[in-house]
Amino acid sequence: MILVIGANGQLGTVLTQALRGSYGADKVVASDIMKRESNTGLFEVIDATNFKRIEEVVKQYKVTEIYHLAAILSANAESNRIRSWEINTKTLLNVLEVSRLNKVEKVFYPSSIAVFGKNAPRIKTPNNVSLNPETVYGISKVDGENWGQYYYNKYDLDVRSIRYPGVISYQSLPGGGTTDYAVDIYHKAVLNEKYSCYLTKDTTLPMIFIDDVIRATLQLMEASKEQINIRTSYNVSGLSFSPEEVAKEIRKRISNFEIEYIPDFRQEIAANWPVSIDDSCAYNDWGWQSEYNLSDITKVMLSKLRNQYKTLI
Ligand code: VAH
Repeated sequence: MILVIGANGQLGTVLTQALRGSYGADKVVASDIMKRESNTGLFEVIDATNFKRIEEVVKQYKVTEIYHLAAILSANAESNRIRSWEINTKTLLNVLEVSRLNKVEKVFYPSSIAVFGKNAPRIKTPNNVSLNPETVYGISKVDGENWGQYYYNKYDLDVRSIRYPGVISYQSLPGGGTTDYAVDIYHKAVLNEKYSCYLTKDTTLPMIFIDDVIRATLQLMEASKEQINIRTSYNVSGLSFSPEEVAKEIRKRISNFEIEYIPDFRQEIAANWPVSIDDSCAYNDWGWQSEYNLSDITKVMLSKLRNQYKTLI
């Protein structure tokens, strides 16, 4: 039985559906801090800062695999650092301890390219490089990677992790990340509204489309234990682009789309992140390869969001 913690987030929304599609709806229990009307199937309310509540659900459903997706993302974490640190670190430690004590076989932990700082080369950032992040979120993700490796080395708990780039998806609005612009811009485009971008036009960041995210995650979790040579976290890359490049791609389909650039505090966060990622370790160890380019992503995003807004109007 699989437990998804943080199932109502940008990743969790889609990953829960994908896991149910792959393994059966009766094999996946979703959870989040509160239940939404949209939550269907097996669902439990879990505040992941509560060790006993996680353990109660793990025992009740005889959980063998946990996907721990609950976290406060980079931009929001800067405005509430102590609470964000607690949520991002305490929840993972709870999951690792519950897993150790209750014979959970596998744990998935999402890390982020936010773990990289000024010590890392910004072009084709390698997997194994000194990590000195400059955000609360990035520091908490480095902490999480090391805890995952600790529980593997000390207790043989099969913790696996991916450093996601900025995730682009149409199924839900992202919440509080620095890369959220890459989702918001498509919403504005289909609503025929001008987009005000909080990054400068040439700020190139690593991004990944949600379909690539799901495929990478399932591919990693289904790989044999022997294939996993990195127990902190794997770099995974989709593509890299700047706000100006995605605006240009949108204009190929919506010719009158307008954008303005009004950088805010998120520009400083983005300026310390990689421009592009070397994901050769993921390719060599478990066969990862991205499949979506900017043209594909733009086509799908505009089409899906047009349909969504049509049903709302
Ligand atoms: C954020 N979307 O912007 C997340 C992600 C690489 C960025 O971790 O905080």
